[in-house]
Amino acid sequence: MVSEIEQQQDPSLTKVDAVVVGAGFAGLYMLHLLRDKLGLKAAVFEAADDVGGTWYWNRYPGARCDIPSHHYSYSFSKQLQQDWVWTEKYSDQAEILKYLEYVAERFDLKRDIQFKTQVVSAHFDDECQRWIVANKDGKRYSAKYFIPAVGTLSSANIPKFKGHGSFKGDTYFTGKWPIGGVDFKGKKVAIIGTGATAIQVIPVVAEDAEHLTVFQRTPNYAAPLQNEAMTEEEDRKLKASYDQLREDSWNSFAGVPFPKLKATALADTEEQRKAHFEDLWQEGGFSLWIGSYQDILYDKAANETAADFVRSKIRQRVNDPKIADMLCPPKGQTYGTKRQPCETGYFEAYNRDNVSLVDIKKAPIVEITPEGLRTSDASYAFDCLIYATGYDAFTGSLYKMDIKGRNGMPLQTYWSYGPRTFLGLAANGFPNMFTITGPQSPSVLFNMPLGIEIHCEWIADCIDYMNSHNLTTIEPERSREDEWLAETKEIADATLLPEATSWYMGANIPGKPRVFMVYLGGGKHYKDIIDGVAAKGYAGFKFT
Ligand code: NA7
Repeated sequence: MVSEIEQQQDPSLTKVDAVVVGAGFAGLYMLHLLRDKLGLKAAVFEAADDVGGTWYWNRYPGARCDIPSHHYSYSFSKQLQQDWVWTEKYSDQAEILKYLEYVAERFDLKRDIQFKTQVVSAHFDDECQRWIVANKDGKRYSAKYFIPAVGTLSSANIPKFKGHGSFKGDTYFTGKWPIGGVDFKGKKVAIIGTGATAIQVIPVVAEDAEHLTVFQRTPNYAAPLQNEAMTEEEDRKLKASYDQLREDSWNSFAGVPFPKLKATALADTEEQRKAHFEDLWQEGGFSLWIGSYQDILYDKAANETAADFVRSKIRQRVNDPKIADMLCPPKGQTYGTKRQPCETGYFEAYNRDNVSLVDIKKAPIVEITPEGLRTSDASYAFDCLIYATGYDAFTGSLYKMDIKGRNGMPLQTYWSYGPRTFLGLAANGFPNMFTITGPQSPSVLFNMPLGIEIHCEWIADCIDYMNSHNLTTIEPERSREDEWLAETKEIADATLLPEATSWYMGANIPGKPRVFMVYLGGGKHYKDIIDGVAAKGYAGFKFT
């Protein structure tokens, strides 16, 4: 606990036990554990004016979760699970945000969260062995523990096109959508990007806009979400079996069970394969991607069977064969090595008269103009421009905070060849700093709320261990980072995923090192590893 004497030593610093940055799923649960389980004084800083994190900012039309609602929620409180009512199989942004607001109220979390507060630096002070965290408002905090809970997809990627900023119409970013929404009625709208986000936006904006022009660089293998309203009966059934449902999730690869998963696509006949794919296509969400055949993410021939299946579906749904050709990922572009977007009426949007598709791989965007944009072969004019161009994933938000470890080492410099961590939780030279669902953990390839719980509970237990053993700092041995780096790489290299130009690889950001940033060993295996490390007195970590 923070002592009165410490507090009085430097009155310009507010002393707390822990600083947590972010009030999304991760920050809220971390605060709950630190304050209500461990009895510590934690300060949470959040740039937005309310809780929600990613779900606060991403209010774009069509924003929705691709993991079923009953899974995409906290499991730590059985009563909370029973009390909250999800109204759709896959919740939309507004409902998830309401849920997080409800959680914050129910556990009385807001009183320890400072909203509209941006962290501008977090430096480890070698002398006092504490983190000094400075906020934009000039206030400074001294904390024993520094816990960035900033989300993996929260720093927008805005391409630096020539003429950027010259557009005279309205510009929107999906990751920072205006509260209250945007009325596109009677407007000519353009959207850059056809990733998971754009695929949610396009069919909704197409309904309203006078005209929507989609600028596509790479077509995507999207599969239907198959969302529907949650019936009371289904809600009751799911809630009655919540213990089993969670148990199955903890024991699964991705934090959501996919019980129809088979080992190899090539062992089935073509008819069997098609029937299996069709069944999972109808089931929706990530079923085809994660729940069909294991080897589609390992073996190119197996992968091609799934790719062919999705292409055939796109052709069935798009009326104009030329547009269908443009929307079909070409042979050689592997299926599912980039995150599979889930869609609702995406392909049908291109059957509308008011939607057009422009191939910017063939004719790239040359510049943004006051009227719209110019590609290498035409100019386009519109009233509104939407950037759905993705995120500087995993590291973007961490680097924005100017984090410096021992001897003033910037995190960005330490990770200049790509992130290096032990267990995806901590880095050598950055004592008492823990990343939640950060690089080299199962992170975005595991059901986020459950992955967050795994990390928050591990971190809370570690802090409890340190405090009860009177330890000042903890950080991993560098050699253990090397081993974890090698293990993460080896597991990823056995799959087809590192070949894709995906944000998993940092390949969407010019100049970013290309390394696979997710631990692909599966959630169950990962949890066993980190629990094993804790059980052995945090083997691989050193203490002072
Ligand atoms: P993604 O999946 O990174 O998609 C971004 C899209 O923007 C994608 O179509 C990109 O084309 C396109 N893009 C990015 N930069 C450019 C430039 N410079 N020129 C043209 N087009 C560009 O981000 P999302 O937001 O859709 O999804 C991210 C995750 O958020 C999602 O998986 C969920 O987990 C939530 P490219 O494919 O690079 O050719």
